[in-house]
Amino acid sequence: MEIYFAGSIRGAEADKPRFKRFIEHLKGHGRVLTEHSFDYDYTQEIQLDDYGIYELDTGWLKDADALVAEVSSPSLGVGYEIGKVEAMGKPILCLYRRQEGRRLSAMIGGNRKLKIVKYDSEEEALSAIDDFINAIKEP
Ligand code: 6K6
Repeated sequence: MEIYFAGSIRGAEADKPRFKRFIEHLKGHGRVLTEHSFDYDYTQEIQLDDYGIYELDTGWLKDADALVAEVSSPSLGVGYEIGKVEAMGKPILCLYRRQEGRRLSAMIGGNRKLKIVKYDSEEEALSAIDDFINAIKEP
C-alpha cells in the first residue's frame, strides 16, 4: 500500500510536528511516499526547485493507492492534490481538526466523494486513519 500524505507547507499554519506523528502512524500501514516533504532538513538537502517539487509530487500522486490529507489549515497545494486524486478515482481521507471560528471549505466538506473526518483529539484522527486504510485493504 502506497500512501500520499498531504498537508499545508506554504499554506496557513503548517503543523509539521502533528503531520509527522500522522506519517509515523501511516507507516504502520504501508509506504508513505511524501514522508520527507515534511522534513525540512531532508528537503533542504535535496534542494528541489518548485518545478522539481511539482514533478516529484505529481508522480507520487499517480503512484499512490490512497490520499490522506490534513485539511485543518487552508493550503492551495493540498486542495490541488485532492482535486487531482479525486479525478483519478482513488480513495481520499480528509482530516479536519475542529477550531473555534473556522469552517472547512465547502469545496472539501461538501464533496460526498471524500471521506471527511472532523476530530478534536489526535487519537480520533489516528483511529480514522486505521478505519480508512483497513476499509481499502478489505477485498
Ligand atoms: C518542504 C519542506 C521544506 O521545503 C520543502 C519543499 N517543498 C515541498 N516539498 C514537497 N511537497 C511539497 C512542497 N511544497 C508543496 N508540496 C506539496 O503540496 C505537498 O505534497 C503538500 O501536501 C502540499 C502543500 O502545499 P502548500 O500550498 O501548502 O505549500
